[in-house]
Amino acid sequence: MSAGSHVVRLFLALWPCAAVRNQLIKLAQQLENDCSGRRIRPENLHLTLVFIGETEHRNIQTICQAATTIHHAPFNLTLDKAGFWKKAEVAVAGTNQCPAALTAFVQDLRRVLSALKIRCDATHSFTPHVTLLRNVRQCKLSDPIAAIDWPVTHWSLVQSRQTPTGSVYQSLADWALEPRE
Ligand code: 2AM
Repeated sequence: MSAGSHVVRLFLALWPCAAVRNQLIKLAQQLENDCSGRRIRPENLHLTLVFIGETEHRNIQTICQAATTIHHAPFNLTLDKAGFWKKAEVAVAGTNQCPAALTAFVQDLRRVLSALKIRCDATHSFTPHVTLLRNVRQCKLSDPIAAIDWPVTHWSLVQSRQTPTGSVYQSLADWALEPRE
C-alpha cells in the first residue's frame, strides 16, 4: 500500500434479516448461561464470507463494480450447532452441513478479489459461522440448539471501524443473489 493512501478495513458478509437476527439473539442469550464472555451487539450479528482487512479506499469502488458481475442463486443456510472456539475465545452458531451453494459463492468471491489483485484472507478454509459471544474463556455447551433457517438472498460489502466501545460495522453496499439469466 502506498504511503499516505487512505486505508479502510473491509469484509464481505451476510447480514441476517430481523427474523433470523431475533433467533440469533435468543441463542446468544441461551449460550450466555453456559459460557463466560460478552454478547455481540444485535446490530453487529453477521456471517463473514471473505475477510479483506486493511485495503486502499479506492478498492471499494473496484469491488462494487465487480459485484454486479457476480451471479448466484439464493440458497438456504441452516445454523444447527453451537460451538466454542477456545483459541479465538468465541462462541458461535455454525452448521453441520455447509450448503454447496455457499461454498461455491465464497470460492467465486475469493476468485474475483484475486483477479482484482485485492488481497483477502483466502488461506483459511471457509467455516461458516456467526460469532455470538466474545472473550469466552470457558464454555460448557449443554443442549442441542433449535435450528435457525436462514434464507440467504443478499450479501454486503461492510466497513469495520474499531472504536473504544468496540467494532462498528457499516454496510457500504449490498447486492441481491440472482442467478445468471
Ligand atoms: P469472527 O467473528 O470469527 O471474529 C470482522 O472482523 C469480521 O471478519 C468478523 O466476522 C471476523 O470473524 C471476520 N474475520 C475473519 N478473519 C479475520 C481476521 N483475520 N481479523 C479480523 N476479523 C476477521
